[in-house]
Amino acid sequence: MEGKIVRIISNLCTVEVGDKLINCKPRGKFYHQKLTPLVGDKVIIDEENAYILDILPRKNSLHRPTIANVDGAIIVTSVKEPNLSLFLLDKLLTLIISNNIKPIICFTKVDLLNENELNEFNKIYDYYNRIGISAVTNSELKKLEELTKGMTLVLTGQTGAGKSSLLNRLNPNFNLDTNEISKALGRGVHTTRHTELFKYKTSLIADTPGFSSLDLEGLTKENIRDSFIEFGFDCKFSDCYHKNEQGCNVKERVDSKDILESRYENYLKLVMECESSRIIYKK
Ligand SMILES: Nc1nc2c(ncn2[C@@H]2O[C@H](COP(=O)(O)OP(=O)(O)O)[C@@H](O)[C@H]2O)c(=O)[nH]1
Ligand SMILES: [Mg+2]
Ligand SMILES: [Zn+2]
Repeated sequence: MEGKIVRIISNLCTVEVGDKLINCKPRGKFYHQKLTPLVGDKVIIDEENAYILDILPRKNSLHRPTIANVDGAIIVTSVKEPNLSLFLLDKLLTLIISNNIKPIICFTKVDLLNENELNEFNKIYDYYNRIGISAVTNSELKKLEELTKGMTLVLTGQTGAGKSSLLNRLNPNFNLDTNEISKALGRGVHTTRHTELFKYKTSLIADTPGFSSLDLEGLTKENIRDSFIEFGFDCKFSDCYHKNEQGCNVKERVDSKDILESRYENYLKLVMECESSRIIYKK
């Protein structure tokens, strides 16, 4: 029988099989194979004896939170308080796309914008959707539900962006503190908790945030370039860095405002960070 691990507390794995939750223990052979079951793992279980017999090959696995087989990441991005940071957004997009995970941007606090700011925001919102990166606001939950059907998801975004508020609206069972005191105590509070996948319609969402902007390990210049997917539409070369290469149209498209200026600037900044750092990035 096949299922998915949705919670692990010490050695006890809760496996979701259809509508049922079954508590199982991993077989001893995993210990000898140095294979640790992770939340998100697809597993074969022996229901009668409550054992996990096999762990199916993983599509990917993340750390902090430790979770396997992530399909999508919702980037919770506030447009005010804290102010919109397109650099952080583009950086997170790079990380997520490079890990072969589908990004979904969820903008929050649009209600705090004045008319002028709203006009500017709408251009940004439309831009990401136009280039094929799905963006919604936190009042478009139906759309979010459509975009994330059947997926295993993590949430990411700045402190105060509205992650816990969003999770609580998606599934009241999350029952997470918003604006909680734990924030004042820092990450430690979160890291001591176990990760759990919660049901949201047809999807599963991790209750601890994934992908901090610090998790840049393993990114290459190529990863960064390839995650700015729209530049590829305007450049006929497959190995171009879109700087001053002859015949590359990307800079022209920035000047004509077909490419968002912030996207190009953030791209250059990320490539520079990558070139100048030996520690964070893999060369
Ligand atoms: N005005 C407004 N406030 C919001 C919105 N979303 C969240 N907040 C508030 O922003 C604060 C931080 O939200 P929280 O969910 O704790 O952020 P987290 O740190 O990302 O989990 C709380 O006071 C929320 O009530 C929104 O869409 N509009
Ligand atoms: Mg929170
Ligand atoms: Zn180019």
